[in-house]
Amino acid sequence: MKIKKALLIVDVQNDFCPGGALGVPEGDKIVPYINKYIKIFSKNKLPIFATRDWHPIKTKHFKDFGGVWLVHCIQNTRGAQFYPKLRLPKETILLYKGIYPDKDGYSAFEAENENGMSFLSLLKRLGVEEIYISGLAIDYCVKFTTHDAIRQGFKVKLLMDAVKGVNLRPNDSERAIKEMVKKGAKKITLKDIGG
Ligand code: VGL
Ligand code: ZN
Repeated sequence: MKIKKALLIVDVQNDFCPGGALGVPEGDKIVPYINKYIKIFSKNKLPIFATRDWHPIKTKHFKDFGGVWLVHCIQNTRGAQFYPKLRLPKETILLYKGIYPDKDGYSAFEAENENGMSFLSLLKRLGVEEIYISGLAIDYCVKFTTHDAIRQGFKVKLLMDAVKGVNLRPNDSERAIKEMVKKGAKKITLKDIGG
């Protein structure tokens, strides 16, 4: 039996793209690839999830309140909007993360939809068994999401042409990829799925 797949797009937002508050170098370069994955998943009628980092003004995530990050992705601001070249179909399931002032909320498994339903409960309701993970940043939200997905029993494909890292320390991305693969994530590119 074929196992049911879903596509996850993590935090492809203005503030994580070049010119944004926490711009990931070349973060915008993955967008054309993500758009191709979207087409494949749409054509096959498979679910597509997209998270947005969606912070309140005051959160322990930010430097001013004890965290490590400059202010970014404040709810309902331009920086928190999806990067304009990202082509999300209307059936995309939208998730909000980092919404609680006392948590970083790096993982998509800490995200919820507009009705407060968790990513996990939505995946279960749809019968998803394998998650194809793309987005920003590979050394933070993608990494935490992948670890949680594996812990929860999902298979994970890491879309190597559709992820990029912040690299606060050099090689953070490389290290993150190694960790994810060690835990069981499989690296693939568009070519592997005929794209
Ligand atoms: C992220 C840093 C701060 C991410 C979110 O989406 O990877 N990184 N907030
Ligand atoms: Zn954040």
